[in-house]
Amino acid sequence: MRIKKIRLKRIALSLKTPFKTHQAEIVKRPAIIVEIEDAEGKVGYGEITAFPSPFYTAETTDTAWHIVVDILIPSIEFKEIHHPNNFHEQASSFQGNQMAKAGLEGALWDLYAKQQGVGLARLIGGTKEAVKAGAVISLSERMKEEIGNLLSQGYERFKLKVEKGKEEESIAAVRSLYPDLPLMIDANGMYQAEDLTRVAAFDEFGLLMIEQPFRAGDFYLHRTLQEKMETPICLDESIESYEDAEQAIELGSCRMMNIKISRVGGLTEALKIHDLCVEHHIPVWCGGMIETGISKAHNIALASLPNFTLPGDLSGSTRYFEKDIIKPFIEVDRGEIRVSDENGIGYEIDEDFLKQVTEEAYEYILE
Ligand code: OSB
Ligand code: MG
Repeated sequence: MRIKKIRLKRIALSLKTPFKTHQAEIVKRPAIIVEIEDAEGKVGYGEITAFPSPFYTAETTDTAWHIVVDILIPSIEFKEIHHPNNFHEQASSFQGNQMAKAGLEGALWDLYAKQQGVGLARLIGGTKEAVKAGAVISLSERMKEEIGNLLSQGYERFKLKVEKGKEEESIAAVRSLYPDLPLMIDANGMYQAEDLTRVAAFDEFGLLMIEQPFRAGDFYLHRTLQEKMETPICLDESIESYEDAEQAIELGSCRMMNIKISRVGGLTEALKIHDLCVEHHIPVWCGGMIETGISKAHNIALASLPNFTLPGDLSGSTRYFEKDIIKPFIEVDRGEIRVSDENGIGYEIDEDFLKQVTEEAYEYILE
């Protein structure tokens, strides 16, 4: 791919309103933007979506920076990379650190698509012209107002973050206003074995699915609950690799899957998981990470594949932030986001704004 330079930019964007879950309250969103430049000056963009604290996965912004700068960049043979898959293969000799790997691989995918003169969505087999938008509602006093507002923008699916002991109350509050709303909850692993019977009773709410009721790694409890429950279980944190997806399907631990590029270590792995789910008739959707337009653009490309049959956590540029680092902004129009037909991820970078929000930069030049 004739890679010449790799740049990392540590940025931070302020949220319009805090995003609150039972695990964390996010007020400011730091991220690492990855830029990979080739011999002709073409640049591919990726994003490392790890959070400052390891509340969701074990990585943090700092560990990801360390892994990329001190481990991946010095040990990867960039001259041997002819396709992003080659990076994926080389990086697999290091354990874990999916988000660090996914950010680098994302920049390579964007660059590769630009070198080929095609859009990333088409390159990976995406067929849709537009993807359906879905909203995530964090813990808030203004939940009903927020849903009303997002409904008027056409969002088609609503995912509530819930608090243990208060979930019936929140779901019932939404159901009383919107009996038929496509609604789901995300438990982010907060339940334990003792909660099984109570959670199984959530069947009465007619939820689209329940996301990650138990902790990652516990395929057994998820299977036990799925056997007792009509509502499909969807796994998020549990799926960090193709092999995790295989186990979950084989054991019957879920009937749906959330695919996040960053959580599974990049687009190559995400595509493998997608294909496995097609084979096993498991519907998938694309999860979000409260990310900038760069990561959102990668998500849109992924969600344009045919088996992404459910609306994901796909929102517009201004859902969480006043301003995005891409141009034009990602817009939700009548509940849909258009898949760009420009080359690569299909968006330009707002260099001035990116500069304004950059707190630290690093550059590596290959000989
Ligand atoms: O569990 O899906 C999750 C955000 C940060 C960390 C974990 C999760 C989330 C979301 C997606 O719910 C929020 C979004 O990007 O809209
Ligand atoms: Mg989740």
